[in-house]
Amino acid sequence: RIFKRQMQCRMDIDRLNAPFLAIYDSLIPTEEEKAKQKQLFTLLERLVTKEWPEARLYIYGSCGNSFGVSKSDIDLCLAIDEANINKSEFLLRLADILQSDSLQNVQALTRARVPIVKLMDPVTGISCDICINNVLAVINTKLLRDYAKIDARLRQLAFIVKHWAKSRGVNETYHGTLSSYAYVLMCIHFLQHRRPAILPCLQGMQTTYSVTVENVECSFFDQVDKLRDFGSHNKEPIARLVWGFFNYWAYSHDYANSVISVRTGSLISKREKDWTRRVGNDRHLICIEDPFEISHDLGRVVDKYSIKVLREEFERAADIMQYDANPCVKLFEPYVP
Ligand code: 3AT
Ligand code: MG
Repeated sequence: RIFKRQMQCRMDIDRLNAPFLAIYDSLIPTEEEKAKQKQLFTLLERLVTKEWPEARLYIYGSCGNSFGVSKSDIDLCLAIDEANINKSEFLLRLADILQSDSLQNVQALTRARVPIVKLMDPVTGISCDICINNVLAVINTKLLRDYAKIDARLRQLAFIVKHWAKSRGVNETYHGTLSSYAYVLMCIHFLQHRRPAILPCLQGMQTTYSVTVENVECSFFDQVDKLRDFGSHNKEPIARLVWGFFNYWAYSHDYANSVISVRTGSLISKREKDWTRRVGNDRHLICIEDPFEISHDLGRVVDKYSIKVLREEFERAADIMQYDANPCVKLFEPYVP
């Protein structure tokens, strides 16, 4: 009888595949939008290299890692090899140069935690942030993009999780909840752990790509075209993965002792990382290891209030997936305080 009930549950959840995929389709940027992003990037690249021929402009974040929903801002990193540049002066100069072209609302935010130039392109309507020498973010962008090429279900799951997090107000690091980057790592980790696994651990495989940035060696297997069949032994469709993801973070994850680590493809212990107590502002109430800056816990922004909010949201989502008649609507209902 239990087996029959399990089969019934599975069929019930499988009716949600089509609506989840429809939500995913509605979130992906159109080719037209991607062409406009490319157009703006090309313009900026031309302006920058005219002034600093040795500089390079890179896309990072959601427009580069393939986890960007429609209407995302573009995150750009200007890499310039001048050891002693004064970032503030440099950004003011950059803002000046861009301002005098056709761009609008160019602003240098030199006092921000990550100093940037912000701008809006009136032709395409796209906004864009440019930072300086944040090369590790360019590399982690490549890692995420490479993971996304292995199995289509990663992108589907991450889009749905990001959409849920934005709707529910739990994608705001300045309010103590998690960044989009952290949510994507949670999705990768989750798919590395399905049985059979849907994703491999690229950093645990033979190195085919390696760079050293800010004394951090970043190496992993990046010939992902060879891994297209990796997840094919696991046939779980999207609805079951969404259900499993929320269930894991609501009821299975060991918040007191475990760190999720995409780098090792496994869970590691908080003790091993010495993340058992609060040091300065770093609390470790939900632990997500950065794949390259391994002393960084992406959960460090979470405090004793926001951890409660987060966990209640995971439980709400898991319960909706389990019991609600219409999860594809209820899951994304905006949070009203
Ligand atoms: P949105 O679609 O804009 O919400 P995103 O993928 O652009 O998502 P974020 O805005 O969270 O993600 O961050 C932009 C990029 O900056 C993503 C990642 O390459 C890098 N990044 C963000 N947070 C960290 C961090 N704590 N450590 C290292 N890199 C980070
Ligand atoms: Mg972004």
